[in-house]
Amino acid sequence: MTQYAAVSASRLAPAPSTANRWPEPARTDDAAARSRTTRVAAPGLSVLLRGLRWLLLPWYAGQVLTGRKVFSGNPILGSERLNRRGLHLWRVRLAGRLAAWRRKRLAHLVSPEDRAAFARDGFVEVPELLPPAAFEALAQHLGTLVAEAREMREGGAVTRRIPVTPALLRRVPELRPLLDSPRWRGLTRYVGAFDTEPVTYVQAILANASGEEDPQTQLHMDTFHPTMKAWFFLHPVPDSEGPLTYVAGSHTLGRRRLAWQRARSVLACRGPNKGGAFRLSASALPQLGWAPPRRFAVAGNTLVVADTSGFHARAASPRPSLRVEIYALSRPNPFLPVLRPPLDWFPVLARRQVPLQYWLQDRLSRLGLMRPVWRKAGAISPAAPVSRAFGDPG
Ligand SMILES: O=C(O)CCC(=O)C(=O)O
Repeated sequence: MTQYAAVSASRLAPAPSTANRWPEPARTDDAAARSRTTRVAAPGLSVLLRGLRWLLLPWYAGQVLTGRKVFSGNPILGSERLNRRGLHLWRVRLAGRLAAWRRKRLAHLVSPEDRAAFARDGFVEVPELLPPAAFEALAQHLGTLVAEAREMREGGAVTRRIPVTPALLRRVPELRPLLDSPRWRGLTRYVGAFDTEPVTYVQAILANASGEEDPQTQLHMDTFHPTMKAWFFLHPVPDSEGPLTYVAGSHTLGRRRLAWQRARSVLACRGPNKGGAFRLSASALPQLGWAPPRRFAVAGNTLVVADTSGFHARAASPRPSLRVEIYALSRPNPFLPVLRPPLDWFPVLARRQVPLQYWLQDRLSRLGLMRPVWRKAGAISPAAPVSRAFGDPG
């Protein structure tokens, strides 16, 4: 989500005459590129590193059939030559076919209307999801909730999350009507293409907290395979306060998108930024056959469930703003040919996966093996202002 291929759109802009093809990026010599990266190491060390890479080859090859999206740290996934020959596109197509196969088996969970909307747009919008009394009770309780939260800063935006754990559900039973509602359950599973409970948070987006650019405001795909995010808005979202946006139809793997993605996968093997959440310039939308993004300036009590392999972004918020929502995501290994991912075989762990992830992240970052991304914000209300300790300049 946070790593993007840093390649300017102009390097990929097609000539007007090649409507259905994307230009092949100019070739570089793989061997020359490899020697550039190893030249810095002492000769003995470089032999050792090469040997290690061979030993790790089965591990690297195994990662081809996982959700790993970055092009760095794996000489197979990050090989310009293999991606030119279609490795990345092969993963895209296979993951897409498997998701379609799983969705067919989950089709009974959603109405024909929702299925048609999703097939057309890549998202489903449900206004007035909850009965008014249930919605009011939920919004009211979350307005007074104080719970352990984590925060992450991206440019000027702060994302605050309180995981919905069994303990939080006991404290906020008003979440139940939402999480148990057939529309929430069905759409999160169908769009996510897995029969699994999504990871769910009470989330606040504090946009434009410092005026720096928020990387989420650039159109991007989250990853190379179908994947689900859901937003249930607890307040009205004004158009001027950074609403979610989504390019309708951009979840489909048409010829133009595939050609564009192939070119991006080749370019992602070069340069310093090897992320797999490719960015797209808004000016390239017509060339890919898409209209400007839909902006979800919506009333509270609206649910949006989207396949975020389609292009989406958070619109820029010209002034500091706050959005509070119930947010969910589902991203098991896209190559699994089963409806229920293996973590679901251990429900006790599945329900506690976020606290377990935090626990692991804290240990690894204490050992210096990982950069801490989600920082403890203490017991806090979802809508509290950004703390100075977190670097708020104001
Ligand atoms: O918060 C939003 O409106 C969109 C965030 C986003 O782009 C993402 O989660 O990938």
